Amino acid sequence: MFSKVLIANRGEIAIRIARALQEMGIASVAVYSELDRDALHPTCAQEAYNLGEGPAAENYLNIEKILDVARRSGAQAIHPGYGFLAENAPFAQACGDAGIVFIGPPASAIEAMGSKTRARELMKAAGVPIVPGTTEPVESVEDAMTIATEQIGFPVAVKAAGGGGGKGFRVALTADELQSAFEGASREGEKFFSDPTVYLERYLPDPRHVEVQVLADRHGNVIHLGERDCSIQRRHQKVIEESPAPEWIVDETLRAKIGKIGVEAARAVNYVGAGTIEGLLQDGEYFFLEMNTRVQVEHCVTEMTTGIDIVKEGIKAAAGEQLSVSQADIHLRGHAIECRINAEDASKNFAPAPGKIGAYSEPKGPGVRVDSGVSAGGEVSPMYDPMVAKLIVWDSDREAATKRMLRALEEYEIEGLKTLIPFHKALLATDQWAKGETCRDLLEDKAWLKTLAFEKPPAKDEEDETPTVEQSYTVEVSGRRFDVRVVGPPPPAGGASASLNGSSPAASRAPKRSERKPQSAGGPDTLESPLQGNMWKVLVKQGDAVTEGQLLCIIEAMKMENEITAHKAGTIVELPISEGAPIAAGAPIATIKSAD
Ligand code: MV4
Repeated sequence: MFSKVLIANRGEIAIRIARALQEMGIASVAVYSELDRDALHPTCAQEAYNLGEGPAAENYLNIEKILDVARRSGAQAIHPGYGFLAENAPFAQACGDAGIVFIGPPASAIEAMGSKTRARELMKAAGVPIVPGTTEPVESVEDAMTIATEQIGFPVAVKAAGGGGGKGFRVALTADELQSAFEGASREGEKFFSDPTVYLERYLPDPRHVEVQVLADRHGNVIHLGERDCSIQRRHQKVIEESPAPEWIVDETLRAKIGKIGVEAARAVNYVGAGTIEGLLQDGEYFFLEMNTRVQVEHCVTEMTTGIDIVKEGIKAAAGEQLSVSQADIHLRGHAIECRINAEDASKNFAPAPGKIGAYSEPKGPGVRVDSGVSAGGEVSPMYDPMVAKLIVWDSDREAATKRMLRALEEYEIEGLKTLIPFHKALLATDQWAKGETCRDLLEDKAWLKTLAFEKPPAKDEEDETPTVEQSYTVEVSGRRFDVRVVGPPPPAGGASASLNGSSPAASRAPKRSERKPQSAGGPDTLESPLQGNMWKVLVKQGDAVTEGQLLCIIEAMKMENEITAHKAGTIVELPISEGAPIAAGAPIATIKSAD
């Protein structure tokens, strides 16, 4: 077994991994960015190394810097957690080349599952059921039309081959919509994954998102730990997860069938470690969607129902040990639910709500687990994922677990930040949750979830894949305030009011819009990026005259499109930005000279 392991991550997952290492008697090495100097995770390891300033590309994503720390500290292995370098095949390869063990699958498995068309082809060959559609890239709109009309039928899903998790995913309800869906998915694939390749799937009208946790070692043992149901999502982001699925959805027979599919999928790519097969369940039929070749955010609900430590098993497998359990040892017990505690304001279209945490107190008591990355007095940076903690509860059945979660959410105190706690309380109190309803209807999120989040459901004829109205929020960078607009569905008319079951806890907190002071023409000329992300669209050019508040560009960050507007009126004299390029927080966007 390893004696020292480097944790190439931050926040709650870095702490989760450090805990597993400590219990295994393995020394841990943390890394942190300058922004995370005072964060919690560096204090949870035996050693911590500063990776320097700048955006994640310069620290948490910098392969050379991470490998250098591994060498200097004498770590024999690297755990990537999730996000950052977790599904980066060249990184897994580089670790191997440097004689350091990557705690995860072989680079070849990451690569195979990274291309969604390749993955579909491999799964089909292995006898794993995939959503009906193409396994080859579709070259043109004309080809797409022929395949959709003659083989698949409408509605059809157009997905980017480099995608996953909903990026580059469009739906064409009819032949009329195919061209724009094809072009949209291809454009998004090019922008986000440098790959315009798309493929087609039959669009399932109301499926459930059901995934299987698998574990594999280097000795040919592959087992599954049952399913997780993650059918409640918002704009492809999971909000709440449970294990097992509601009992009237997945019974023992179906569980065994789904589990077998997961095991076969993992075997087909010679998988090692902890992984997840994501799939769609429609009318009792299960279809492979994609495989996540990493430990997932929601692994905890499976740990609660199986008693297996998924992180430890992954470390053992990477060290060449056998899994500590066989399939016959796996027995699901009770029901677990996880709520993602994001620093987001549900009443403002889930806008990121970073800031300084005041008082902080986590729920306790029977069946409650909190995996968090923050503490009292800590700061939530707008530069990183807004998920600050996960609240997981276990109880004998789904109904009891729901009550326990409501109790725990009530106990949870986080001052100074808006979080999803009120949203989760409202959600878990609905009939829809009790009945295990999904949140996705043909094309759009179902109205009940929107109502809950105080978003007005769009009128039928204005439904569109591209959201229409913006919301604004303010972020502070280097002591300066910036107004950022987030594109999304319209807010409710006349402020927050709607709730489903009378008064929901979230409704009682009227959202207070941050006061926005218009900046005077005499203010600073240069507008800096309020956040780190990717330049998605640039709508102006050098020399343009702009008005205050005019849309300049759109930055994709934290999976949201953030509209950046002119901070004052004038002429653009400098515009050091280009579409598709990454942009750091604080980097100049435009210099605007006032007319006077
Ligand atoms: C689909 C689908 C319907 N048909 N694919 C893709 C990424 C993941 N976040 C969910 N995705 C979907 N892929 C086909 N061919 C519907 C979804 C979907 C979804 C599925 C189950 C439960 C909630 C969902 C929310 C959004 C999208």
